[in-house]
Amino acid sequence: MAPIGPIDSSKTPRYAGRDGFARLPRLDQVDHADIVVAGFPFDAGVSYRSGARFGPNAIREASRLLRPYNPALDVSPFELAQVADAGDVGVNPFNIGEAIDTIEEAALELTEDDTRLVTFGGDHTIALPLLRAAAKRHGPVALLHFDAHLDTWDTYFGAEYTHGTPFRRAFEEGIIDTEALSHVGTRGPLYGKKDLEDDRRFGFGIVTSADVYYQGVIETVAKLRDRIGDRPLYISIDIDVLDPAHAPGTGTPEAGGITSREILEILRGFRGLNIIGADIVEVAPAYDHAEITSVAASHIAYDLVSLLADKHAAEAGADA
Ligand SMILES: [Mn+2]
Repeated sequence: MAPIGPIDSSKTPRYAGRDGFARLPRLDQVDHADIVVAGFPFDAGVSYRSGARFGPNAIREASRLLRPYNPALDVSPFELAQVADAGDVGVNPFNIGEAIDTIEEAALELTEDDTRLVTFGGDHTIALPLLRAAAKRHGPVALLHFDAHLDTWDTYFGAEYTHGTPFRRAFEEGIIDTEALSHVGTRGPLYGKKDLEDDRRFGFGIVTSADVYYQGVIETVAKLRDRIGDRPLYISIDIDVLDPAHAPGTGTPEAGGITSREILEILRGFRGLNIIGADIVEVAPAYDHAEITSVAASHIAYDLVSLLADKHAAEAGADA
């Protein structure tokens, strides 16, 4: 049976109706899904401006403008795989520990039958339970972390589980593959040099925002691919990796970021890699203007789904 695709925008205008991501069907409207998107509207882990709990629906709203053919990758992702929107998972806004458990359980449920999951945050705290679920399915995973910040700090105000600490916790829990961890796009002031020393000790390599500028997209992709190889790969994208000019709608902006064109081109360079899941976090629409940030996030999600659908089709073809 052919996958159920998006609503036809020549019949129902893009701005009408209540639709899932990219106007795709809801998960309960399809028999099975190869790829699901889901929202985790949780932002009780932020250290500065809150509001990422409204991220998932802002990304969906912006995604109405996506079209079914991706010329950059020459794929029609919604024909290659059944993609569906699982909606948002309600998580406790007052109890971070319970929220983390809920997210891990939901991620495990959504990835039954080898379904690939792309999640919308929410703040970056959610990456920890998503990585826990990924590691339960695949073992310790390679991690590509796009962010202005390292997010390997230890605690804030004594709190261990925040949006600035998920990757230190993931290292401590042994759920990420320390041979293949990379930050991309980091920049801005730190608390001290020790931040970088700790980060290196956990196994992270760093391609800073300036590195992307000086070496360009092609060399950046080649280096990262080399480090990742054929390992199961999780991609975590904090939208603040983009310059505030490209993503003003986020909680902790830093000047000097990469552009939306650069991140899309870097992601497209990962075609064929064994991507097993991804998240896009920290979209806070209250600080957004003219949907700049949520449009960027929706296009990033589209390219991630395209890569997953391309891989799905290649594997289905190999099995046939
Ligand atoms: Mn982050």
